[in-house]
Amino acid sequence: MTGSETFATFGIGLAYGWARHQRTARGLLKSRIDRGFSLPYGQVMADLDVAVAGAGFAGIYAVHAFRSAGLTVRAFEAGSGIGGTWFWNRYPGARCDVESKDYSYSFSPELEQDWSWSERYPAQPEVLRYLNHVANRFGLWPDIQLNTRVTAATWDADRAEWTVRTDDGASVTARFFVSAVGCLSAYQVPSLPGLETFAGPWYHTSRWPAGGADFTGLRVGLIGTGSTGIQVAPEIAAVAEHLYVFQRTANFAVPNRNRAIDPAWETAFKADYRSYRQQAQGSFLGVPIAGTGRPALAEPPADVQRTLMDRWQAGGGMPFLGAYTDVLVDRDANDIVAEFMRDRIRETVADPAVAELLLPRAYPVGAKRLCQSDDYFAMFNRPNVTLVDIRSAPLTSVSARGLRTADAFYELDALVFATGFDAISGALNQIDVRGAGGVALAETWAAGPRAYLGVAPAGFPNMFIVTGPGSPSVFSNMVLSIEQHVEWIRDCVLYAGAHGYATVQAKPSAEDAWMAHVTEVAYSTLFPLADSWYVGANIPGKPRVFTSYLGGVGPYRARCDAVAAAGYEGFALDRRLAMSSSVHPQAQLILDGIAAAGGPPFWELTPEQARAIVTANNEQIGPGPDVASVRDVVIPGQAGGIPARVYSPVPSAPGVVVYYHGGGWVVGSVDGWDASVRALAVASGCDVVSVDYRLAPEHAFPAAADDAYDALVWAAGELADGRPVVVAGDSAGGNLAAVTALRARDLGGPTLALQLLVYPVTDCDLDRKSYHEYNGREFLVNRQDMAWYWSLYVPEPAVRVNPYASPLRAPDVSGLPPLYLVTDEHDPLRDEGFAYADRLRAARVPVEHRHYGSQIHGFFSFVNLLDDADKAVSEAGATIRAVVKG
Ligand code: N01
Repeated sequence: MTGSETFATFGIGLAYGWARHQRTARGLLKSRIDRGFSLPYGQVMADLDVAVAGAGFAGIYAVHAFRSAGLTVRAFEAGSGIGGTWFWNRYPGARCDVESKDYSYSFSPELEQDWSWSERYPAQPEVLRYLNHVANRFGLWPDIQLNTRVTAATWDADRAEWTVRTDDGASVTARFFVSAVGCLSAYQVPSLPGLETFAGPWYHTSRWPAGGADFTGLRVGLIGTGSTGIQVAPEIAAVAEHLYVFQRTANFAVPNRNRAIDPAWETAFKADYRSYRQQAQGSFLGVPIAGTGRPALAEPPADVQRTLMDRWQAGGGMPFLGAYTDVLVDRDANDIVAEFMRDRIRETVADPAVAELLLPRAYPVGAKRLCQSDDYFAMFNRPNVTLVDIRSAPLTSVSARGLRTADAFYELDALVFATGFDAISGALNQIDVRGAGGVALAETWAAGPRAYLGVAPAGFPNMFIVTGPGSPSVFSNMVLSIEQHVEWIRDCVLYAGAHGYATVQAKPSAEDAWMAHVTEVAYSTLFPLADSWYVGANIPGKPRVFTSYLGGVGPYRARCDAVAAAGYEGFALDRRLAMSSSVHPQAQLILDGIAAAGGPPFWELTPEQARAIVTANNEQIGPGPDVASVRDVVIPGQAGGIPARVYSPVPSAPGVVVYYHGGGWVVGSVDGWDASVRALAVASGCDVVSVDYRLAPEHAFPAAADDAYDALVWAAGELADGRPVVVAGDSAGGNLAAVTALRARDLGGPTLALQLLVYPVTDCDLDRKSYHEYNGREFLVNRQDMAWYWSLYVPEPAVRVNPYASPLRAPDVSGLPPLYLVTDEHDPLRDEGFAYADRLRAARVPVEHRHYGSQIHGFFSFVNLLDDADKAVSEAGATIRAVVKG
């Protein structure tokens, strides 16, 4: 008999037959395709491929990059214009401290050539003009939605998509959610008692009024002397009657030496822009800087002073700090540079007492972001500027007329806060992001933000963060880093699509290892020594964690590329919504054969009649492979002897698999599953105990679960004798395997090396999407069958939520053995399998998941008949083999 004859006869001669034959399957599957958009691989459920939060440098480029790759994308931006940080931070004096030739997109050589910057360090209005030029030039406006703040993003495991909600009450679904909210977006105003009583206007530099603020003739108080405060102060001092600078920590600043771009220089530079960009990509900071390549401590002191002075005169923070290799890792070398800078302050500030107060001593230079200014220190020589030391006499309160410190009161007409940001995590934490299992990102990040490669937080499938925690981000030329991240994310999305994967998510172990590396690198430097926003020290109560990657932009890029080249190493890619939506022809022959046999549906039969059909059908599978020995045993169970069969593929197998057959807790048997269990024994190389647990309705819940657990205890003790033990099962047997793993954990029972769950029943909820998709009569199992099985196994509906019946409902799934999950597409149980994988992943249980996109429920048992069954059994077996060998 040929293979296809076997399929054709399968089911035909059955006593009753499985009548599931309203030919609706293809229509149903097609409707899923019809709902689709422009996805290149038939993943068709969501409104968008990618929803992006934010339209600053990152969001703007994300729209361009994803769209150019053929994906549907929309960026949601809270501001009334694009630009992100460059939209909001429009305070006077706002200027970039990375040179314009570097702080610009490199993705388009044409853009590079046709845009001309006017200054070495561009001022905020020019950067904003540039970004609007980019949006115009590439026609990005239709895919950017302004005045719309993303308020929530929720992962839907059943649909494998995100629901993104916005403050206008709307929501959109997207297969991928990309955060481009930026590292410095959530601004912070210190909680000062009485601020609401202040009679004059007060501003935060990061929410500067679009029409500007006029300080002419006013007494102004400025709180904050970081990069922003140092930029805004001279601008205010130039017009105010008096400026009081309230300084908590004195800061280092190097000169900008800003200047207009010389057109001849520009032409010459642009001729070689491409190779310059390449150097930037491989560089440490994303800006090619010529350092000496030597440690300062190994250099004659006079030479060091000369080098520092040359770089001081040239201006710019990166070349200055990058002069020597040891400045950011050796305190003695750092002190040389710090003292050099303090000398420059002493030289500049006329009043020695003021100069003394301005000398930064609290942290190593560079360990807080190095400020840049040409006029900040000289400003203190103006008669209308007073420096107030709030380190020794802190701010205490605000009243209608001004600011009070511990030892004085300052009458003020206006207040300016340049008090910084809840950096790195603040803006994302303002969005209610919920990943697998409904877990909140803010909760996951309670001990500090984290993400694999700084781009993908574990537990948040299909979510990426541009320049997230764990990436070089704020320690680099942000624009270059943004481009690298967006392109990497785009490529990952495309890879997933091209390979039929619907979900991509970082493995917790990969995230852990990456963040450990980030920490290790950080603590080999002086950076963690400063109380900076880098470590969250500026936000009361924020955990002190250093989350930026200091290994360098070039090495980081190489690492990201290597991860991609290895098929996205460290990521779990799952086949979810199949590339091919049709049933595999071999499986279809089985379905056709069953349909042709006719007969009433299962749920109209008695259990005995249904068992007879299953027994007859399974005989069509034929014999499984030979094994070295097969013996029937009776396991001593608490409710009596439990029959079981032990298959030994070789005389001394390295491990033991305890296997629970499927059949809805009602119709299966050890005999009926003989072929596939033999195949698993051979594939895994392990002894397999196939357990003949008590069936319902004669023995209702928890009889089967009790037998399953007793069998494990026996197998782990009597049989395994120290060898690793795995639990496994398909369908209802998958349920018993999952429950047995839970019970073993709860009761301190045998340690399990793995749980192999094949399209398992994990929950009593029959309203998941896949139940409604597969409620017709054309497949082996449908929603009504499942309702029937449940009614026999756990007759009392209220009891079905017991975690030992519905393991998905276990209050805690942490500490369970690693999961190897097999699911198939055409199966009412599909989505609860995915949900279980998602929950375990969220609890940091290692999960490996194989989804068979064209297969049907029950396929794993149809060895001999289906190529996919042989493949699935052999893949699962190989995993067991690897696990038991350690
Ligand atoms: O914020 P910051 P920023 N009472 O956190 C003080 C980028 N940037 O907006 O140091 C009193 O650095 C705080 O004091 P202390 C750049 O990456 C770039 O200036 O915590 N004072 C500090 O002086 C930069 O690093 C550019 O003791 C309080 C200041 O407020 C990042 O943005 C320009 C206080 C905050 O300094 C953030 O810079 C601007 C309180 N309760 C910004 N809370 C360029 O490209 C805070 N402070 C040039």
